[in-house]
Amino acid sequence: MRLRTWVGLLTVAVAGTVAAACGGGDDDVDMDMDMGDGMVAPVAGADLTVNLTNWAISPTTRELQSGTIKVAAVHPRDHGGHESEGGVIHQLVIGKLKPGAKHGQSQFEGLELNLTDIKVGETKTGEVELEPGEYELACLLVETDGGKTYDHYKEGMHTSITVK
Ligand SMILES: [Cu+2]
Repeated sequence: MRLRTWVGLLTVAVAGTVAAACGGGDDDVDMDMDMGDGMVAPVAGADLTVNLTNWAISPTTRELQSGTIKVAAVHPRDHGGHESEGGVIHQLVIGKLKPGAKHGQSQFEGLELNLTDIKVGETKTGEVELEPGEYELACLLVETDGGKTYDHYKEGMHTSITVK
């Protein structure tokens, strides 16, 4: 029961508040509930929810209708390894792919949305107007953590979606 409440909170909350309230020490309920890899809980009210983890970008859907799209970028607490393993913050960029380009090649025609500085446990939202085409979702952060440098993009934080 309790877990369910927390899931609800997590899902609905535009997370700043929740994250702040929980701080570092949630002794009570483990917010690190393992939802399993690739399972993304959509954020209420968002047309596109994107989970940002080490090192993957997992959208709730890979096909969207063109027009105004409400985007929620979630950096869940439950993907482990935040100490000296990189991934302290993530970013979500939506860029239109150049014709014929694939994601992971940095072949953007233009950047449509950029949600930055998304800390562990946070959700950031934004709206973007997308015309039909192929788009890349990416995190372009290069981060130094524990003396090591992590290029999130090279680590695998890119994927694609289609707007119809
Ligand atoms: Cu990242």
